[in-house]
Amino acid sequence: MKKTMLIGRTSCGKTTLIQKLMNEEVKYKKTQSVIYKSKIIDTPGEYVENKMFYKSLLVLSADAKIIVLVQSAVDGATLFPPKFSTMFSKKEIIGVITKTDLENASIERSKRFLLEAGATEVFTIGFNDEKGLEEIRKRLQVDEN
Ligand SMILES: Nc1nc2c(ncn2[C@@H]2O[C@H](COP(=O)(O)OP(=O)(O)O)[C@@H](O)[C@H]2O)c(=O)[nH]1
Ligand SMILES: [Mg+2]
Repeated sequence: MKKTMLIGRTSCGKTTLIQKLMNEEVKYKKTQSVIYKSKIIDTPGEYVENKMFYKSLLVLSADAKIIVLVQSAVDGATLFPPKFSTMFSKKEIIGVITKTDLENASIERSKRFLLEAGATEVFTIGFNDEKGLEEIRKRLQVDEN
């Protein structure tokens, strides 16, 4: 798997996505600190919610090849500023839209946020969305070394 870092606001679904990618039992636990899981760096939502922490994101990203910007489909706003991606140089920046299963989900709106932030590709995931999960696994090369 390619070294991957996930960034997104609190509760947007980062940890759940990681649990799915790793075929772990999905259970809720608030991410209080940066968590390293073999090839994945899970970051606390606070790191993107407060510009003061942008520096920490930058330092952490040194280790990653791919940066995943995570946006919930039910979130009417985004914390990613336009061209957020330019903060990271020489990284692959992709977007993942979560919670597409929920009633008030808007994939279109979320996609716009992610593209404006500088994601070059956008994937989607929801509960019981095996197809979406498989596409993300492929992109991150989860099953390869
Ligand atoms: N309906 C739905 N709920 C989700 C999805 N992904 C995450 N959640 C829920 O959103 C909440 C926060 O998820 P979590 O992964 O902890 O968010 P994080 O703070 O970004 O790590 C939990 O209650 C999850 O069960 C999804 O695709 N669909
Ligand atoms: Mg978390």
